[in-house]
Amino acid sequence: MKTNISFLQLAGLMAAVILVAASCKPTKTRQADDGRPNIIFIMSDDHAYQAISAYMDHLIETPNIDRIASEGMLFSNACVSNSICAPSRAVIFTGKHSHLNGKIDNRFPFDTTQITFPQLLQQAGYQTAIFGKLHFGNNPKGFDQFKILPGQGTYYNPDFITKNEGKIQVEGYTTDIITDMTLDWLEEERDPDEPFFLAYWHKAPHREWLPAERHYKEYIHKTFPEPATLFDDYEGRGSAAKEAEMNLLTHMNWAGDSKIYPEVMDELGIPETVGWDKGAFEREVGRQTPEQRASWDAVYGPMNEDFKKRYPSMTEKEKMQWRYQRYMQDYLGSIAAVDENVGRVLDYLDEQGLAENTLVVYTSDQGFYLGEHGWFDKRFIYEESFKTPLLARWPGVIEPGSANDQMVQNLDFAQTILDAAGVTVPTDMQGESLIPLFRGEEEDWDRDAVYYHYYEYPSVHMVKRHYGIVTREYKLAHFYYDVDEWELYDRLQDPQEMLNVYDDPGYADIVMELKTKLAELRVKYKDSEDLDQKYIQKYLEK
Ligand code: SGN
Ligand code: CA
Repeated sequence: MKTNISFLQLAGLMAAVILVAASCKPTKTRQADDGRPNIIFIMSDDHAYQAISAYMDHLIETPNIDRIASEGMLFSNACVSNSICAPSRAVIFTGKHSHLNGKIDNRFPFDTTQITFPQLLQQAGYQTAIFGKLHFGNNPKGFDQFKILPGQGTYYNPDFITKNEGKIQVEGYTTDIITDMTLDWLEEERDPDEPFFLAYWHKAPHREWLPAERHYKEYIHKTFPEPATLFDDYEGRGSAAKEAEMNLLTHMNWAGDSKIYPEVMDELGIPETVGWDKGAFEREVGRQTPEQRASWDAVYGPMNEDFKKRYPSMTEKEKMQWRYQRYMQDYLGSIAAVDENVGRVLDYLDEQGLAENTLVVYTSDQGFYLGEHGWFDKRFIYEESFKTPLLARWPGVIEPGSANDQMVQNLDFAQTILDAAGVTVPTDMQGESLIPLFRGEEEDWDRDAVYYHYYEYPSVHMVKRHYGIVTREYKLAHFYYDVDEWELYDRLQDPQEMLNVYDDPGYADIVMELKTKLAELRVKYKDSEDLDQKYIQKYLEK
């Protein structure tokens, strides 16, 4: 039993009183009778920890997300095992690394014959629902209710694939709509007598970063501090960093990302960054209703006019700086709505007396570059994309305002949630339950290294295939397929990871030790050269 008994008893008594008072009409204020906790798993898409003020507040204040940490626990060393959307979600659902669950990249659909933790929760009597972005290429099993965005989804007037109504389109802003659906389900569909598992999974702040009107109006006028490595020239690293196509100046779309109107690009003679630069703009901004578009133009129109005046005399450095600011205005503006809406859900839990018996987890499917190394996007084992935010609140179990710096991974979420629900964990899951860490029992935690493996190459952003091991002190990565390069970073001496010390004789012993450990981890997690080759073949055959 993991909950506060005296509270449960009290809640049960209150529920009984309310029931009598309401002439036996069930009300939503009742707790599940058996004391099993409710679980709300909040995930946003591409939300960098650098953009959560519980971690650092130089970019944005996120008071609602921060509440989860101030009333719960902030994990400062949480990471993913494969820094890309659908693969990360597949790791989360199955509790298995990508090479075993088979969802190595965004291209092939998820294999739904596998056992996922929501299915196990459902079998154990949990009510289950998911709203928002899943990105599996098929519908999820194990959910009583789902309303998911097709593929990446859109910011304005999004389509949803729903369990009961087929495909629907809803007018409005996606972050608000996903929250409305979540609150509707809690209020109208949920059976108050049974515990629930709810996946509340935002599309924001994924590219193309379109904020809601109430936020773009404000954020377009903001200026943000530049990261120290914005003008990184990738010296001191291998070919992977040099060849990646994630640079703000050279790889970001002018229309799709920076919101320069296609006709303004033509007027200024700016070519498309990629073939779908203008198409991405049309796909997103083109979905707006005439009213939404008029509001958009009232704010982005003057920005375009201003850009037209500046552009002809801008240096390359100034262009980079301009693009960084534009990027941050829209990326952070999109997060402002996520934070507000997380506040709506937390308030609902408070108002309904549900907060006490609900585990709330906030995370992202991976981290993201906010101009560090001159980049946007993710994929790399390097710090900003490898790390992911993780905040958890569970009254009576997690000490409010606590912090944890153990190396935990998205691989651990399935087992953690099953453990919280008192459901037996399948023996082939590969993570660890975080519940001992929630309880502050760090002595039971003996992981000192995590394993990482990224596959999607050659593909958008051109980040080479690599696998590696990360300890608190070091990061060793092997880039393969069209190269055979090793990189070692001293995380304590060089937190920005600017210098590959793999060939430095001073680190020769560390390299040997880490290579041995990495080989052990590959065996432990059942990854191998054969599997690397198998996935390369599969990729080439498609
Ligand atoms: C799209 C994006 C990429 C992004 C991938 C994967 N381009 O292709 O920038 O890396 O999704 O993102 S876009 O302009 O078409 O949006 S993920 O979150 O699904 O992994
Ligand atoms: Ca993502």
